[in-house]
Amino acid sequence: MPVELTRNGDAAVITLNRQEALNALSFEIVGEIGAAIDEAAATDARVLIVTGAGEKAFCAGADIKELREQDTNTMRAAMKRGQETFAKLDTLPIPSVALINGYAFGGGLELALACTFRVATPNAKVGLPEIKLGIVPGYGGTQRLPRLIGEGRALEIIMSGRTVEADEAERIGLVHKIIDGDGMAGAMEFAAAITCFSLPVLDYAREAVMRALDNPISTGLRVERDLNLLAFTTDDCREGMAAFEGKRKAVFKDG
Ligand code: CO8
Repeated sequence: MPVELTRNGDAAVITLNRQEALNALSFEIVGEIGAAIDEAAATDARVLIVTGAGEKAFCAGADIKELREQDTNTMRAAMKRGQETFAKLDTLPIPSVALINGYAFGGGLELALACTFRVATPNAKVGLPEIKLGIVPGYGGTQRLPRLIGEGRALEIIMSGRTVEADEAERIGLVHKIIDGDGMAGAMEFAAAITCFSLPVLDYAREAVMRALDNPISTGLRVERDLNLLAFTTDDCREGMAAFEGKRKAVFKDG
């Protein structure tokens, strides 16, 4: 199976497994990623980790050999499908972590950018090299990269098509952390520091931050108030405040 959905403790894990093509995204694989995200959403997993099989690549991007054969109409429809597939991660009720374990180029980096968080192994190399093929990123890269690292840096990376090494990616905020040692264990540890809190309240926090980037601040502040009031109605809020008062660790129940 080129896309595998497995379980590792609290985590649902999507693994792209097409190693002979460095886990490149055929249209079929994009469809399978969408199905795997939907399937993961229906489980009781507390986090989704997305990674690539093998030690060389997270994902080398869209399948260039397949792209070459397409006409404009097919490309238009495929881009829309790809964007909608990756956008499923925006509304997934659990956070997602891309474990970038090698090359993440083009659509591969765009998949990682759509995840809530990104961690990388030291051999990771990332970039949006589409310009070298005479196209621009089409699975969300032109929109998510500037939101993440700022317009100037995003323009330079997209318009030069250059490769960004792991240490630079961490320095500019493109990845949150470089994992030394076992990548999956590191990704799980990174996730555990977040998923120990209330899932619905984490979701409100993520939504508020995402809305900050799409709205004038007056609207964003309104959204923040509304979402915080929703958080305030949860049992987990009562538990968190009682635990503070009782000088004990809160036990959240995701409600
Ligand atoms: N598509 C198809 N096959 C690929 C891809 C790819 N993106 N990347 C690697 N492969 C294949 C190679 O062709 C090769 O296969 P074969 O052995 O049959 O020739 C195999 O994987 C191994 O690759 P290399 O021998 O090239 O491995 P290296 O370690 O020498 O190089 C690189 C690794 C640097 C990652 C190199 O393979 C490379 O540059 N790949 C292309 C990276 C790229 O340009 N990615 C962007 C693609 S475009 C894109 O993602 C657009 C997304 C939005 C479009 C929306 C359209 C609907």
